[in-house]
Amino acid sequence: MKAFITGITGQDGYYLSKHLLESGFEVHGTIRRSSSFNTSRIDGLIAEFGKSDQLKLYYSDLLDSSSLNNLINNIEPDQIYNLAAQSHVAVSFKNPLYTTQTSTVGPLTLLEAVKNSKKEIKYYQASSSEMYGGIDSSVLSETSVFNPKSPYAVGKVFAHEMTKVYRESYDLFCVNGILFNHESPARGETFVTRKITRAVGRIFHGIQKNLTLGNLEAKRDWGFAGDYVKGMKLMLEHDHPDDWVLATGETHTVQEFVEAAFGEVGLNWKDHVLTSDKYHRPNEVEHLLGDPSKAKKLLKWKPELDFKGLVKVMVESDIELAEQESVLISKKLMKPTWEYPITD
Ligand code: NAP
Ligand code: G4F
Repeated sequence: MKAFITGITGQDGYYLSKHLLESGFEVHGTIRRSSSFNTSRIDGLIAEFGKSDQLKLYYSDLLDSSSLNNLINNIEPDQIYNLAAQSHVAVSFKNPLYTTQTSTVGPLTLLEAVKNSKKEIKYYQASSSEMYGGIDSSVLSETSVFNPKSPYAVGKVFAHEMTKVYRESYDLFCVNGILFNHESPARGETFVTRKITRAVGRIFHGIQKNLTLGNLEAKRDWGFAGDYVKGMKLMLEHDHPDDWVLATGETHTVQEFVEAAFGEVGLNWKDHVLTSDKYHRPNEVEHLLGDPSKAKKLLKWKPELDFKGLVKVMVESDIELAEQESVLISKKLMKPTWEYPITD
């Protein structure tokens, strides 16, 4: 089996490609040309699977339709996972055109390639719980109404609906995975959970003092990315294409995550956490809680790691990382920074 993955260098790209490679898949992934290396998450996989060509990487971009078409024509994958996106909601308010261009033109290019291919290709679209807008405390399922509140979410609704249009119009195996927030030690450092656990690790080792956050009241249904990518594969293995919610069915405030993370190392979060309007969004998604019963029943999928377990794994990993940083700082190979200069 051959899988083609956009966004392979991201959090989910890492966990999904690892899962597929270990299941015997040949994995083809797109990376972006950048002036510095951007493959750190998958370097271990490149070392393990690159030599035998079980893992192959290509330069491309969601806005470069011709390279995506050429790659799909040449590779002839059995499956496409479209994970690539400008995935930061706050940044989408600052870069709305870029964010929505990538999340509309990119998926449409891929869906056209699937439609025009002589081979039957199964397509996975990374849809998001952000599409719901979180306007009240209801439990959200595949049939809940969308109320997008950011340029990011509007772009995701477009891709979601277009995936359905291609599925229904051309009888293609195109699925939407409506994933609620999922995190891990490989989570980008500007998403709130990782921003918190990075700070906890650094504060614990005395190389950071404070952590400044925005809205502590927002609620999210947080799961573990390693569990969620397994659901993506199951969706493409199901007997028919559909839309699927993956979530834990539990929601927590940002403050609860903060308390749990500082609690892991015996610190009182109130001694370190500040808040600033700088991290508030023009429009906030206040409450997200998903109902994964359809995926549980029909895909036999279930999240393995719970909230406490997730916080623990992330804090432990970031304590180790901060320990390495503190050694570099003590040898004057790295300078201490009290807070990262660019965060969101
Ligand atoms: P991520 O860590 O931010 O990774 C995004 C990936 O997309 C990276 O590989 C990035 O490349 C790539 N990318 C960004 N812009 C691109 C472009 N113009 N062309 C090609 N590649 C581009 O995101 P993630 O957490 O793994 O999420 C994966 C997907 O699921 C995203 O579409 C996200 O919107 C969606 N999603 C995520 C969650 C969640 O909680 N994690 C929930 C629901 C949906 P670089 O490494 O070069 O930046
Ligand atoms: O961690 P976040 O930035 O994730 P957000 O906005 O929920 O989006 C993530 O999950 C979506 C699925 O629902 C994905 F589609 C999307 O790609 C991304 O992976 O923020 C979570 C909450 C927000 O309410 C935010 O306002 O945390 C709040 N928050 C409070 N202080 C903060 C901060 N968020 C960030 N990033 N940084 C802060 O300092």
